[in-house]
Amino acid sequence: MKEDILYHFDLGTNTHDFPTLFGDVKFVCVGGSPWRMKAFAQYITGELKLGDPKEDIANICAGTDRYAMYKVGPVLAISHGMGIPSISIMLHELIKLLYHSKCTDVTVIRIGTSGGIGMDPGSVVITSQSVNPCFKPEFEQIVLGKTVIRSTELDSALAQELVQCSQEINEFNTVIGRTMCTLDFYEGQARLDGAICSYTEEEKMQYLKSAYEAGIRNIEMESSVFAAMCNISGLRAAVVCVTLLNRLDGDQISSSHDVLVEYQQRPQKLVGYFIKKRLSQV
Ligand code: R2B
Ligand code: URA
Repeated sequence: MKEDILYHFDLGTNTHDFPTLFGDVKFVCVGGSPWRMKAFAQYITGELKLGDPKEDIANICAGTDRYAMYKVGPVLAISHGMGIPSISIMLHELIKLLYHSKCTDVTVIRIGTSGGIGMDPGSVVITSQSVNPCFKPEFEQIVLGKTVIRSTELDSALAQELVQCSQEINEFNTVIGRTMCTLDFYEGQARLDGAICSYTEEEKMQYLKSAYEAGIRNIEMESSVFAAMCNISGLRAAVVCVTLLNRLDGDQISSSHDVLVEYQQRPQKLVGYFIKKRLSQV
């Protein structure tokens, strides 16, 4: 291609000098909400002593409201919205951005929220393997009318390194476990409180308990395609999600705003510590 337009980032190879803008990126952190990713970028600014964390930071994708992107030294923070289609579009453009920028040795981490299974709220789950709602470590996509199945394994050495970081921080419970990725927040995650529900409470509990027995510790909505696309592209990747509730105790997220804000800072803190540690080893 003479020109590559990354439409949903509002960036293009003829209008932006990718190697100059992004060539030094070594860590990409992605998360659902644009506000949270801005807060993460500001937090990293303070942690890496690259400026005042309270100062405003420019959104590189200011020309579009699809995704928000912030760069702090070697760290790129990008929002991906909710669900597989939204993160998948972002990842296609991110992977091309890294390629055009000639980036090397990049680690990609999803920091997010999830519903825990048998976990105290506020626990952090580092994903060993993303599984589908039938508990299989597969991501299924229809390509040209045919079903293509892709692996959802994640880098186990990176997961271990992240758990080690959490032990060093020693502020919240962190485990490595399987993560179930669903297409929906309500029926897709066995909730009883959606607008539509086609099963009983007993059936719901049986399903969630069998998920726990299959090694699943949390449920979210992006990890499968994230793992599959990073795998295929040869990118080292991890998924670090805080659990906002224990789904064996209920469906509604009823903790106070302040408690939820603090929970959401936990993956940021863990990944911030990990990046600082990695950079100090260089
Ligand atoms: C976690 O939280 C969102 C749903 O509330 C979804 O993006 C996810 O994976
Ligand atoms: N995100 C999810 O996908 N599910 C939950 O229960 C909480 C956050």
